[in-house]
Order: sequence, then structure tokens, then C-alpha cells
Amino acid sequence: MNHTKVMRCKVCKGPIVIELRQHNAAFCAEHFIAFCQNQVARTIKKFWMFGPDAKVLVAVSGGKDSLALWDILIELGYDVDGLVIGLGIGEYSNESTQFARDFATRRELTLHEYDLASEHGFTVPDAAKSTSRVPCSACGLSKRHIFDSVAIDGGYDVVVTGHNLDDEAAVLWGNVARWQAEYLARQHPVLPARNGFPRKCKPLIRLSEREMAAYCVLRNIDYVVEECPMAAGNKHLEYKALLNDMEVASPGAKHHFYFGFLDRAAPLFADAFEASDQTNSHGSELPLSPCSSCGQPSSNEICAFCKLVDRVAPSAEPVSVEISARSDMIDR
Ligand code: Q46
Ligand code: ZN
Ligand code: ZN
Repeated sequence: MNHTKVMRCKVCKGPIVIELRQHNAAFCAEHFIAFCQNQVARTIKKFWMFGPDAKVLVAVSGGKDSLALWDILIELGYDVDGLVIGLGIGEYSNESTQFARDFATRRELTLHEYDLASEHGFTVPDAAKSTSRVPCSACGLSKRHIFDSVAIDGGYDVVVTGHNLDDEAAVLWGNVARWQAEYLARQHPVLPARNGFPRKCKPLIRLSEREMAAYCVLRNIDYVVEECPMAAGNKHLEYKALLNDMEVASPGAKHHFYFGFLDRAAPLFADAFEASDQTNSHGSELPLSPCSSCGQPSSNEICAFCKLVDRVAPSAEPVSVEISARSDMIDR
């Protein structure tokens, strides 16, 4: 006799589409979608991320997490526009941008587009080549700079990113492995606005990569499935694999690791936070004054991004990221 228990939806007892071992639960499509949306609503409330009237800018990559986040926030009733950056990473970037465009068009949402090559005369592969550093370093610097500028110029209250539980647990693992106190102090899902930089939040931290992929399938969200080709050698991919093994052995391990840190360990790094607060939220030392090239707050006369531009594409004209003046913005 087969005694295998047939799993039923935790809410309606109907047939399930997904089992979540870490929650000891299973859901039908309708209640799984509601579960994901509730998890985000709960996170926004618990961490005081933003209020119901906030003007929100979501950093869109064309991947599952950022598109799912945009969809969830719209479903929760928030006013959210998207920003996608053309990084010039070959076909991967073209496809990613197209998925973001299609998503926005179908839902009649506003998507800002910003192309690194046409605005600044270089791509992420160009920057990696001329700085001889890993591509993610120049890419991350460029993305932060552009998100900040567009958010401030566009009058957004907060920038949200699609970092999920797997991402945050992997970053935490890397920071713990090297006991990087200042990074640990800053590993919080909310970075307040200060020194002319916008508020930044990560509302997906309670949801895993697998849950976000399932959410996209169930909500008919098409997204770029391939990993960025320049991610090879990125340590966080190895940390994710390691944490996945832990999760198989002990369901809920990632959640306990990350939320245990936020609840119990993060306060212990408050001193490091205070010390790093003598620097701005992006790591440069105070006092800050406007970069003489782009106007963004910087501890140097020229900010790190403008230095990068100057190094990679010295002939490019400095471009002010005045949002209303950009011709490649798509408002839908
Ligand atoms: S896009 Fe850019 Fe990522 Fe590609 S180069 Fe690295 S940081 S991996 S999220
Ligand atoms: Zn159900
Ligand atoms: Zn600058």
C-alpha cells in the first residue's frame, strides 16, 4: 500500500504547483502568487522601506527578479517606474533590454532607458579591458552612478533592486568568510538617503531564486534566462552553489543564515557602521561636493564614475544625466 501523502495547497487544499520545504508548505498557483506578494508587502512594512505614496524606481535588468519585483509592486498598488541600462554586453544586453521593454509595453508602464555607449562612449567590456579589472567592478560602479542620477533627477523617493534571498545570503557568506566588518555593517536591505544619494531598498529578500522563477512562469513574465557572460569567475556564483547544498541538507538554511544575521549579528557591527558613516553610503569619504564633471556628490573633484569614463573613453563629452533632456527615454 502506498502511504505517500498527497500534498495540498496550504490555503485552499487544491492541487499544488510548488512545494516550499523551507516553509513546510505547498501552494496552488493563485495562492503561491499571493504568498510572494505578501512576502514583499511584509518586508516593506517590517523594514519601513517606503510608504504607499512613494514614487518608486525599480532597477530592471530584464532578468526574473527585477521583473517579478516590478510586477509585485504594481500588484500591491505602488507607483513604480523602471530603469534599464544598456551595458553593451553583446547579445545578452540587447535581449535583456528587449525583455524589459516588452514587460513595460504590455503593462503600459514607464520604462527609462539609458545606454552606456551612446551616453558615455563605452561598454562594460571596454571598461573591463582598459581597467584590467573584473567586468563586474566597472559595471557595478556605472550602474550605481546611473541609478543614483536618474533617481535624483527624476524626483524618485526610493530606488528598489531585485536582490533576492539567494543573492543576499551569498554576499553575506563572502563578507563573513573574510570578516569584512564595514561591509557587514552595511549589509542591510535599506540604505537611507543621504549626502545627495537616494534611498535604496531590497524588497525581495524573503524570496528565493526558485520562487522568483516560479512566480514569473505563473504570471506569464518572459525574462532573460541566460546568465551574464561576464559573470564567469564571480565568487558569488560559487557561494550560491555552496548555499544551495546547505539548503538541500537543511531546508531553511539560507533564510536562517541571512535573517539570523539581520536580527542578531548586524547590531554587533553598529560601530563599524558608524565609522563607515563618516563615509557616504557608497564608500567615499566625507566631505562631499559636486563632481566637477557630472555634479553627483563626490569626495574628490571628479567622481569615480567620471574618472572611469575619462579613462575608458577620454574623447567622450561629459554628459549631464538630466533626465528630462534624454532622448532615449521611453515613457509609456
Ligand atoms: S551585469 Fe554587470 Fe552583473 Fe554582468 S558584468 Fe557583472 S555586474 S554579472 S549583475
Ligand atoms: Zn490554493
Ligand atoms: Zn562625476
